[in-house]
Amino acid sequence: MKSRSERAIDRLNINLIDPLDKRRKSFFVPKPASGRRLVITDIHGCYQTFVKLLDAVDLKKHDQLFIIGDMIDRGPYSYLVLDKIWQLLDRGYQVFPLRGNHEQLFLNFNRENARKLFSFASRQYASHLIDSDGRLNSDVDKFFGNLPFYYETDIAFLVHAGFDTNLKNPFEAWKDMIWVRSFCYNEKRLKGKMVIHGHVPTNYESISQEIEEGAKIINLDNGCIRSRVDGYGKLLCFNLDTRELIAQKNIDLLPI
Ligand SMILES: [Mn+2]
Repeated sequence: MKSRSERAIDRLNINLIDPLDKRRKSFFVPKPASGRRLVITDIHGCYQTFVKLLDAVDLKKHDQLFIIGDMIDRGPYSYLVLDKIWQLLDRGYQVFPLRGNHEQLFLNFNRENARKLFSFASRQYASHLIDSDGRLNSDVDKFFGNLPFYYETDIAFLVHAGFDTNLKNPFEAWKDMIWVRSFCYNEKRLKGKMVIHGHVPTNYESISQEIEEGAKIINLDNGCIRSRVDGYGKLLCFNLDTRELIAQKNIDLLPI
């Protein structure tokens, strides 16, 4: 029998099959017939905050939920965050997770050496993702390996970090999509669409200002794990169509 994560990967791949071209995985996600399009980023192991935000949003099966990378590390409950995402996919929710640099680092270290993997995982409060044989949990490994680097919709690109818009084809530069820390908007290369990303913790006021001003590039990472810094420490959910922002303050990290 397949595990929950394997069923989640199956669902993910079904969601990604372009009905017009069954040979390739399409990164284009059509607008849902009804329901909202919601985006969350940089959950970073903050499971309770994530669940509370989903409750506040009242996620329904006809909604699309994009989770745009760095689901794990730093916060205490990396595995629970992943398991929640698998559970949602398995129950038929339309979840579209993306790969962030933290998911990629785990894949890389797991292929390099066990000592590096373990020391990285420990530093990230995620050693529970490592099995007793010293390897990354195989469900987690398979899931990360199946994550795309970006999605495209009719109005926006969703990506963990951004795009190198100096390149002729920014959509093939995988590393930039998870590591870039700033980039310029390019109308032609980005087809006039918005770019929604995370990766660099940003002050809440700057984020809401970008949204209000109709900026083409919107960073949704409010540094959920920086729960003790003014202007930071919220997990955000952005509605792609109404541009509404719902914020949940971090409840995973106890005050000292
Ligand atoms: Mn990141």
